Amino acid sequence: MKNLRNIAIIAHVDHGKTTLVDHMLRQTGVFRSNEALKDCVMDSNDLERERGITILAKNTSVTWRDTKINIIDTPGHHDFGGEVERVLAMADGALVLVDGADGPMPQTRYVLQKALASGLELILVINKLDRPEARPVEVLDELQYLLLELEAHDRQLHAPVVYAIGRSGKAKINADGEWGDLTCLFDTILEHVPAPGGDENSPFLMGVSSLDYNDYVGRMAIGKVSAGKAEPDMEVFLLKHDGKRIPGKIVKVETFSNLGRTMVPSVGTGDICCIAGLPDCDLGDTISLSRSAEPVPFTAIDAPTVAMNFIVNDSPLSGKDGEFLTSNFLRDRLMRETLSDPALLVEPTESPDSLRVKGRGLLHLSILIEKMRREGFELQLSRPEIIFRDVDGVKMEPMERAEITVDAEYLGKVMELLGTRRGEILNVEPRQNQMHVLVRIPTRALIGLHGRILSATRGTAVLTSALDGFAEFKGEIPDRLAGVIVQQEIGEAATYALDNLKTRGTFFLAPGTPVYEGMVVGEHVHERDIVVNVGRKKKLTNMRSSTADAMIVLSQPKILSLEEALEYIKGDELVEVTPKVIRLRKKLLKEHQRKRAEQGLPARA
Ligand SMILES: Nc1nc2c(ncn2[C@@H]2O[C@H](COP(=O)(O)OP(=O)(O)OP(=O)(O)O)[C@@H](O)[C@H]2O)c(=O)[nH]1
Ligand SMILES: [Mg+2]
Repeated sequence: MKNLRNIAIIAHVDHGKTTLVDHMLRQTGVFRSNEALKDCVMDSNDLERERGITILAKNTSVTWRDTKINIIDTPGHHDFGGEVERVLAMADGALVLVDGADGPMPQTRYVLQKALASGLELILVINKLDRPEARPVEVLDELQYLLLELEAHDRQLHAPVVYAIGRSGKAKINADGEWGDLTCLFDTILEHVPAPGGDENSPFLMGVSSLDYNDYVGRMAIGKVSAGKAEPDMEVFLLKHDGKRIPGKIVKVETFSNLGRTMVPSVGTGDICCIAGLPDCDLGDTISLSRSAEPVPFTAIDAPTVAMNFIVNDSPLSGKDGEFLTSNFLRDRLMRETLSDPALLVEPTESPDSLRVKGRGLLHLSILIEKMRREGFELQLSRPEIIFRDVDGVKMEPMERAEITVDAEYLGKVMELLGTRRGEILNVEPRQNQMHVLVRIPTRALIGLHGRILSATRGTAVLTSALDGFAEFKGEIPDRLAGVIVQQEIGEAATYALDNLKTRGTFFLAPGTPVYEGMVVGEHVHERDIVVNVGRKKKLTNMRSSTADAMIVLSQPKILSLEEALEYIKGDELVEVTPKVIRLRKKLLKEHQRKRAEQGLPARA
């Protein structure tokens, strides 16, 4: 179809993709002029809105000069890189957005690599030029240098450039020109991104790039029609990876328009659509009119790098908040998630109550855990571990390319942290009154590093990273040094006890919090663990001491977020998650069990 374009918007996290899409929608009249506009309308799920990041890639479309432009907004956070990889197959071109002050960042490089590998036509957008620190000339240089380094082909190297202030919906083609609306961006898309190819007269063929689900029709397939057209009631085949051919019938065809989907009588070659009626479809399948058609190639996506066990909650306080507790619920929920998220793997372990879940980073897994909590699940998580690979007998580990921007006065501390964690410094240079450090570092070392860098720099440093291949195992990396404070018996944290114990360390809970034997209630000032009773109350002998008790002012407890808790725990500890609370615990709740385990003795009943 000539009057059709398919573009993906790709960038590092926060460089302004979803905001730009807002204005593309507004300027093509998607909203009525009197309609209240929210920012980042495409970030439609709760967690996206709360965190201000895109998690799932999403489709929409606008019409410009009688041409339909399908737009795929993608997430920029590196844990959701799998989303970007799988949706690029639907695009023929990519808007490569770069923050005009920050310049290309680790994830810019990652998504650009993927776009180049897919052979997409590129349009470079130097964005956020309202920022006082913006440096468009240098940033463009850096981006073009990056393209050279990544061996872009000629057309990609000479990709057109659009300058933009996405947040105000402004753009221009000449760096020194006047700002206008997004007309020049739309026109550049029409001019430079080719209309999708494919033979309209061949039998219908479509690769499944994305899935959706609803209770009425079950699973739905989303993809770009690569030949022919799809219509309701058409008899088709699902071509599976393993060679199976499953006959089925298309029930409904929808295309993406504005903020929703519209049912259509037919969808033609090159368009992106959603097909209902084939509940057995999986990512990477091909839907075809002919049983013997050649399946649409599916690019395998990068393997997971982090693993954690998802365990049935067996803590003494389990079942108080949640609705879904059993291993069956846990397994079914996780299997359902793998259907729409190809970057997630779920494997059995020796225990029926524990599943090994593998993903692309801590945030990838913690977002899933957060979703499950909200749905009413209770579960426990083991410490996140990096997945090693064996290549010809050599132990290899995933690496990241990380960039840290830090005030000069803290540079020494940061370099020290990177050094002890096996970071290989690639470059250090001043950038806008700060220092900019480029380092290649094991993914393993990044777990917990962010928090340490923040505390070493009083919260001022910025760290970002993206996956950067594998390297030979770099050797041990120091673990958490501090020991923990472990609770002795079931009860409730009491002000009196917390006050008495305050010199022992930092507590993770406030008075009144239910506690149990073996629960981790704080961080010890020393390296070894200690067992205390935070539930101990003062014996009330007379009125005066009870008023004195009320006068005690405790320092604020350190309440750990889910991600902080996961980064914090050691191998012999778990994070317990319910819809209401996050607790830390020892795997072995009784002190004598832990002692035996430390001495390498078998557990006693
Ligand atoms: N100064 C300035 N800020 C902008 C501009 N465009 C977006 N922002 C801000 O940048 C932040 C991130 O914007 P988003 O549109 O969510 O970025 P994104 O690239 O979609 O982020 P992810 O999807 O999470 O990767 C928000 O606070 C925006 O308000 C711009 O043109 N100028
Ligand atoms: Mg976004």
